[in-house]
Amino acid sequence: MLVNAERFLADLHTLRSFGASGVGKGVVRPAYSQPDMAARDWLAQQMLDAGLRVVVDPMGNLFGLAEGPSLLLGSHSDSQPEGGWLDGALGVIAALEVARTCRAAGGPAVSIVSFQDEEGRFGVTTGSAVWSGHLALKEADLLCDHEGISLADARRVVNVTGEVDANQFTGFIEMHIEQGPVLDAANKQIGVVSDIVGIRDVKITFEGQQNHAGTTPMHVRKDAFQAVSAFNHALEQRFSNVVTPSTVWTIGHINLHPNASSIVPGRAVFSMQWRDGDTHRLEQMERIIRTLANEVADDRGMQVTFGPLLGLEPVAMDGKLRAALEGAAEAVTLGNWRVMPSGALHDATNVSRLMPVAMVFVPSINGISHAFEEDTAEVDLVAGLKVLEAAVQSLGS
Ligand code: HGY
Ligand code: MN
Ligand code: MN
Repeated sequence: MLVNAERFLADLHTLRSFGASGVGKGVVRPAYSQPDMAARDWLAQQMLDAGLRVVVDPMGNLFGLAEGPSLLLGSHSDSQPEGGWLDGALGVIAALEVARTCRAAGGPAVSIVSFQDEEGRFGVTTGSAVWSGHLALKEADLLCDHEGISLADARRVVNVTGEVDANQFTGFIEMHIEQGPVLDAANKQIGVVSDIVGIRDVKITFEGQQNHAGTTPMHVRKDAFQAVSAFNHALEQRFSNVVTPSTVWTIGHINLHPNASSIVPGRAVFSMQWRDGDTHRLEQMERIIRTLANEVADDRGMQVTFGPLLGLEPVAMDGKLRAALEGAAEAVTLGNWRVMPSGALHDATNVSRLMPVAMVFVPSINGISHAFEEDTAEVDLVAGLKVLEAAVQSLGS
């Protein structure tokens, strides 16, 4: 059995054409947008052509199913608001290439998935969170994006054809770009993932008093932006005895109301996200965040409110699937690989509730991702594909 590297690369470029944007090979293909839905229609046709049965579930997760028990491969095909061409797409197209090659060779049986809203327009890995039972659909439906559109409204564009029973799958392998600097800096071609970190994500609102920016003296202002600024400034020091060098936290989105040069902002809504491999540390950080936000609001005579806390726990990869990837990485790269944790979140975290999971990484040039500049050398993309193929073969035989 031999995967077709040219067909695989050509398919990756075709998928990129849906929402192609920005400099380099960037894409703008957020969940449920027109380019995302068009890309999913194209993917569904590729799955049919590969002899798979296509099912779209109520979240819009797209499955291409082999008959009988099968190994599930895949990732996601939605993007960040500004994303690269490989994040998620690589795992889906590699899955397609391995599935059709296996089918042509008479086995092993491989099914494919492209999960919906992995990039969290509405939550954190929303499509696989719902499919795996981590998040109830009726709770997910209440989640809103930064424009206030609910998931319930956004997913009306999905043509639902059924539900997919996870019991038919023997395991899940997700191939992905690393999205960080480790492999690139170490000149390694493949990373076999040991663990995926945990995450917490919450929207915080400071409510002050909207007022005139010329006439309102500084000492009487209740400026919501100044509250965010004070909170952010104090946070690093409050975290200092709790975090490790691999702990990360981000305020990535802020909505200031009414967002005008001559108005003291009355309301600020911002995203607060933190990630670590230790659940206890994630909880300590949550307590610090809530306490500090309350202190900042009290000091300024303002109100603070918290949205729903979203999160995923850290997970370890399955030993048997991981060993298959390690054996394949050794055979394909002749030792030029390493074991590493994942600092990015992945659908595999949710899927691990249902079946054994494992992940394989290829390098990200200069460690850049969630940006238009994201890229990986073709030779590394193909090496990753071959590792995936070899792992599937060894598990199937
Ligand atoms: O944010 C993440 O880690 C993932 O790419 N959604
Ligand atoms: Mn991804
Ligand atoms: Mn991503």
